Amino acid sequence: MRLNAVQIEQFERDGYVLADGFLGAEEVAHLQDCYMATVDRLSRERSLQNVQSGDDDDEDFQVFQIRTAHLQHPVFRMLINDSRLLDMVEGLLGPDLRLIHYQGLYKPARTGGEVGWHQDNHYFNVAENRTVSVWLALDDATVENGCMWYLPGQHREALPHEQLWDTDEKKGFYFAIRDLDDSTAVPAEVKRGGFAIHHCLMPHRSLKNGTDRPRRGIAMHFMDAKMPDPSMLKILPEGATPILRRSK
Ligand SMILES: O=C(O)CCC(=O)C(=O)O
Repeated sequence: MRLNAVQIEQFERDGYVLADGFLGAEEVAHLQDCYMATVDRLSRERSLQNVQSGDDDDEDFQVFQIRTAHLQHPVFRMLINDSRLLDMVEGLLGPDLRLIHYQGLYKPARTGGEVGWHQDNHYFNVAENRTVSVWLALDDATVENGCMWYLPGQHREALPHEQLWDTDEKKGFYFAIRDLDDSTAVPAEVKRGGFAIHHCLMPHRSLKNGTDRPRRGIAMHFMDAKMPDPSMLKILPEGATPILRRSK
């Protein structure tokens, strides 16, 4: 699947683009099964991270993370190599593509927590901001169950982030933009099987899941493979950032 000219123009102007119908119902159902099997296994192995960043007690609210998803289940490895997906990303980043981060982000019904405002490239540090994120919905993502929010057009500069927690106490998500004027924020509601793609300088956040249904998403972050290795790679496990496409 390739983004059309209108979608690319919207991405450049607003910093994001949404689209429904990327995956069919059967593909979504299969991914949901594999996703929950992976969550259950990581939970049994006590390696399921909770990256929720709200002020509430961590025990009460969760954003569970399937970290380096392609190393956790073959279905995620297949997804990241899917030519429909890579064609789409190639339209924004060019023909040399490398995976830089890959995570399932699962907000359970009623106890799904928040992810604070941040820009992805604050974490990745890829030169020239040559990264793009694709957030794929495995459930209809709505305001009520904790969809993402964006600030249209505010993807032009890197903003300062503050560390939220002592990294010894919490692993995972620990930087956020404080005191951001979010009065122009818009929700990125996406149907299951659809996606939201955002520029790596697009500030984004997500709120709690107050519904009786889960909100399961998969965030796939790509960089231009021609860029030098960013510092983030040093903390990732072996095999976490494969080259997915190379130009001739
Ligand atoms: O899934 C979410 O709620 C947050 C995702 C996110 O922050 C990201 O993909 O960078």
